[in-house]
Amino acid sequence: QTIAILGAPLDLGAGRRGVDMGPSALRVANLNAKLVSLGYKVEDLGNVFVSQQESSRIGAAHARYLKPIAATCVELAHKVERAAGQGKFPLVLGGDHSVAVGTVSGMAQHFRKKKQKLGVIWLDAHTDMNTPDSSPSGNVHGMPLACLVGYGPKPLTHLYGYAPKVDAKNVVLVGIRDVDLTERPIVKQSGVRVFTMRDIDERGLRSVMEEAVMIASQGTAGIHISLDMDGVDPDEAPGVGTPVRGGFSYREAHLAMEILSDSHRVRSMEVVEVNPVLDTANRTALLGVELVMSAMGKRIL
Ligand code: DIR
Ligand code: MN
Ligand code: MN
Ligand code: MN
Repeated sequence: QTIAILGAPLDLGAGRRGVDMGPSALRVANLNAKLVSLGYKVEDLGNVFVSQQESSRIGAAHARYLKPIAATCVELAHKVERAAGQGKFPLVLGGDHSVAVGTVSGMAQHFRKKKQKLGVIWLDAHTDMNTPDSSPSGNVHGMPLACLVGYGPKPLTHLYGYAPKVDAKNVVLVGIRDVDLTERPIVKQSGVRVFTMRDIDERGLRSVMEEAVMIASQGTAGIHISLDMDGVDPDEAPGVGTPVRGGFSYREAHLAMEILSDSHRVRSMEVVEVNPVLDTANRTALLGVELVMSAMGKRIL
């Protein structure tokens, strides 16, 4: 199969600068050649356009840089949709997590044309379900999942003219340990399934991931993996803008990807929030590449 790589060097949705270098850091960590070594054909489609922060309008304080973020997501969605339509596996490199609005919208539209649905597994320390009204920061990277299940600013919820892009009953969050007080009612009301770090501690990652795959597969044609590198413990992934202690261990992160790969349900993936400015010697990007390899079928034996 062919993997279509798309960089989305977006830092307008994050509170700290530097995630725009994420796609470059992942490529420098040898992503493309490693995927080729797994037997894939790899087409790097380059980066989508992102307007420079210095020359962008912030706009409303409760959804900073909404307009330029939406413009990037539209371009990304169309490129993801086209790649999927050509039978390729879209792999998106972030950028802050706002890029998920583009990736997931593109995949959802691809399936919608065939009257099929998409499931989403979102690995993150955060639930990313703020709206402009609930968000304490005004940073759009704390809002993309809410947008995809239909809550939020219209330029993000209604890409392609309809909402929601995914049915909340096919959305699973894994690794959660930091949810804003004002965000909690939205998470609960939405109907998405949340597996917190406590669930992983109590049940074990294997049981949680198997249930996650079942939920995301129920009535869908495939699953999208949205991997926020801050889901991994900051000891392993220090190069992220909003680190939270107590995340996936190195082995848990790999096991999650291996179980997803075994499911044969994954149709697209994104790796987001790699911030080289905050990293040590590109560790977080190197780990991101390792995790992509596990998700794409790398095996120990
Ligand atoms: C916080 C942080 N909940 C916010 N969110 C992050 O700004 O809305 N998501 N960092 O990845
Ligand atoms: Mn996130
Ligand atoms: Mn996060
Ligand atoms: Mn984030």
